[in-house]
Amino acid sequence: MDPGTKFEEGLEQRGISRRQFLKSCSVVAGALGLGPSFGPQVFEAFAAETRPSVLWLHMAECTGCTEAVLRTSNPPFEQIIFDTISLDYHETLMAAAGKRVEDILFDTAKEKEGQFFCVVEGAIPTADGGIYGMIGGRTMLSIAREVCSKAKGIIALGNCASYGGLPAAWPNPSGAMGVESALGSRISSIPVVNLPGCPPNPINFVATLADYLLNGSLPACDSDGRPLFAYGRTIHSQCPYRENESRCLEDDGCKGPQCHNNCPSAKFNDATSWPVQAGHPCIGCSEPDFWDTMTPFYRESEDHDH
Ligand code: FSX
Ligand code: F3S
Repeated sequence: MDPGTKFEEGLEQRGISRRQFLKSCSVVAGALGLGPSFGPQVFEAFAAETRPSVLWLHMAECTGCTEAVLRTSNPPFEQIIFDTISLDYHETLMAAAGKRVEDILFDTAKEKEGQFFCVVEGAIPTADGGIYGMIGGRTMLSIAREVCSKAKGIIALGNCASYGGLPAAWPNPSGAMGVESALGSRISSIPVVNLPGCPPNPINFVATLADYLLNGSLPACDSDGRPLFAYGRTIHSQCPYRENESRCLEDDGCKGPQCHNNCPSAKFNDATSWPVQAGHPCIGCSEPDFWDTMTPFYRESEDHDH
């Protein structure tokens, strides 16, 4: 059967119309900076037969990153996991648990060495041999070493996996680090894409995937490993309220001028809103070490009664 037809059957089974999905693909194309007219190409890329294998690891984190991605409706995440990628391991989504499932992880990594993508959520505790983060009797550090070193590409999803996030906040007793820092030379020949945010915006995950499916390579990144299509500009430079004195939150401690992400255009929850639109200062959640460098998150402004 033509892969496109099979994909469309999948859409139908999930009650998603072709038109609806195409509209989502235009949003993804827009996030990639290709322009909405590239929607049909993104559609074709998602519908193609080659379904890249994905092993998804959970480390030290709050699982907010998976929660965010599960709510992706541009396009709907269930369509992506069933018909675009082959999601071979994901602890939160799998019904099964225990030794047999752990075997699947390590066996798949071995069998598909150099052919799968590893998505990592959460920081990796490294102090004292990694004993502060254990899963099934093994350290997260040794699991990540074994699986990530066999991947063809790594996507560090969220600030924790990218740079350590909350688990790495001072005084960081567990020695938590982002994937690249924790694994160092073991993964130096493997491309790593950081998608920070706490949580990250799911559209940036889906757009990274679309970029790979369209071009066969992971997107161009800045010096902190973040895709330029999403993190190339500061929040402040795109903020619609920056010229509006009564709405600008800079005096309240907004970190928009220091923080890079596309929140003002991509927004969250089906593009409903984003922190500053909701009246909250940006806390800089997409920058390295943001808990240490961006706190205090709030500044009491002199002309407000609190
Ligand atoms: Fe960190 Fe993600 Fe913040 Fe939470 O998995 S980026 S604490 S939203 O969940 O890792
Ligand atoms: Fe994070 Fe700031 Fe966006 S706090 S969600 S980068 S507006």
